[in-house]
Amino acid sequence: MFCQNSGLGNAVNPLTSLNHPFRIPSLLLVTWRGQPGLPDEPQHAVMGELTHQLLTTIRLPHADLVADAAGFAGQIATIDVALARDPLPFALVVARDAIAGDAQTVPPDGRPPRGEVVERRTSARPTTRHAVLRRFLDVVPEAAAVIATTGKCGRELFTLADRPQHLYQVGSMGGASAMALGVALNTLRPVVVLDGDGAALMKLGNLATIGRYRPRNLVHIVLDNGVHDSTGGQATASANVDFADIAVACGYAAAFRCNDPEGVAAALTEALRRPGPNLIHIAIGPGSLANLGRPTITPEAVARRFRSFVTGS
Ligand SMILES: Cc1ncc(C[n+]2csc(CCOP(=O)(O)OP(=O)(O)O)c2C)c(N)n1
Repeated sequence: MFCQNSGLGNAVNPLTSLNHPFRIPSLLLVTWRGQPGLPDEPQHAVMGELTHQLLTTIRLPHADLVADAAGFAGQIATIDVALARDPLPFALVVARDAIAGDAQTVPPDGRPPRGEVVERRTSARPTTRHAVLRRFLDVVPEAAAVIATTGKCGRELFTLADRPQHLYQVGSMGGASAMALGVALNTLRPVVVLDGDGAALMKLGNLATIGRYRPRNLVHIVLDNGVHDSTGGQATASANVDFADIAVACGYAAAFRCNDPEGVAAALTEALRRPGPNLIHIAIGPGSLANLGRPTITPEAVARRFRSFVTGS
């Protein structure tokens, strides 16, 4: 992960609620804007003073990047050993001019052709998340990796069936689709992410990033109940949002609109057959399973089991 220290501020939630409990190591290169004593813009002043302290507070090992090639190679080797022992993010703070040049990446070749929106809504009565998840579990291939968003979605999935192909995110709201993108770019397996409308809206930019990388094996399912069901049912802004239109406008190959479990089953089968990324939007009602459990397996164990599943080991 390469960012300014302002980006570190943005990442505090996933670093603390995803990387820590799941014990996911990452190397962070964090540029040090607002370094005390150097002239910089006012918006960097506070974070510039706090960068190391913030890393300590969120319990991430960190060091200043050693700015010569041999020293840097030694530093990376040391970090490699540390991460193997304790799989957590390690942050290197990069002072001004420590690295020459810039980190621009190559933009994609033009805008992809606009994807297709497939209408699969029927006159069915409003359905529920667990009815959709039940049907999903019937049709999802054994080979697919499945990532469920935080809150009751993952809890319901776990309660209905706990499989090694599942990863139940906790915390890191909005991060499920980003994790699914990362997994999809590193496996030939189909990857399915079960998202919530609140979570998808919280990190709507993920759709643009998915559209930019266009993994053919990714299916993004948005379970849209119009509320933050997991935290008491506060309304989201989903009523004025068309997720299918947004997805194809962001570069998804296709987007399906459904409102019943059969529609999702059919859309998933079709989405897995054609090149992705594909989005399936399903309108559901609020509410969840009675006597809803929580995963009894720890996030760390879920992550290790999921990694073995994805890598086929
Ligand atoms: C950054 C962040 N903010 C808030 C929360 C608390 N939280 C957990 S689940 C949730 C609601 C998620 O809503 P949605 O994605 O629509 O799914 P639903 O609960 O409706 O299934 C909230 C607000 C969190 N985990 N992370």
